[in-house]
Amino acid sequence: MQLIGMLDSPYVRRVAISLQLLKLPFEHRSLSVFSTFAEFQRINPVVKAPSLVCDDGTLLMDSTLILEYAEALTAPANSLMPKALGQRLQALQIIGLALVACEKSVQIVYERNLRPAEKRHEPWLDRVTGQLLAAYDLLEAWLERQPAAAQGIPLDQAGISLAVAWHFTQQMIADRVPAANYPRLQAFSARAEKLPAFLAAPHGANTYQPGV
Ligand SMILES: N[C@@H](CCC(=O)N[C@@H](CS)C(=O)NCC(=O)O)C(=O)O
Repeated sequence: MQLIGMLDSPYVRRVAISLQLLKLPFEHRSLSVFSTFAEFQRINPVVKAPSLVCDDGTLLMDSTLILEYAEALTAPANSLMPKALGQRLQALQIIGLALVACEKSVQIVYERNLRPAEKRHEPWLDRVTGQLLAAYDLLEAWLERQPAAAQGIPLDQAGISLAVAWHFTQQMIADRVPAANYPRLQAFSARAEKLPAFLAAPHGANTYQPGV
């Protein structure tokens, strides 16, 4: 399997971390959807990161769909999703909020980095920031209500997605989401970033290195 996309994408990173924890070996190609657009396009004509080239050549995209396939590949031996319905429902809720946090953070990054300053639309940025803060407010409140989850090692998919989303936001747009306002998320992320699967797939341009 080949995972295509840079680890500065929270979507690519959640897949890279999850594949390791599911014990599914993969090769990583750190291609950018921007600076290496043409090369990416030769692998995936619609240029979305992450893309997964499966062993039979099938191309998958969208982190959640890739993870659904990864879970099916490794079942029943390994899973990052709780089996009990109540816990699963909660995990899905948290993953949904984490994915909104990723999406809104990415929208702000694109607005800042891709759009010329004179065309930037502040009301749109404010709207997206409000949605982003609402997602993190709910996630912080969830960690407060769930002290066991806040300690959450080993991580399930909810914990991975939450930790990756927070780290991405802090790396890219910390001015919009002051860490001091979210002490539980900050502590949760700091613990997660020390785990081997996170260290082997650090945010940024590096290629995933197994066993780091
Ligand atoms: N819902 C998708 C979102 C993926 C996504 O938006 N990836 C960005 C990189 S962070 C991308 O491919 N951007 C290029 C584009 O959309 O043209 C997922 O979970 O994988």
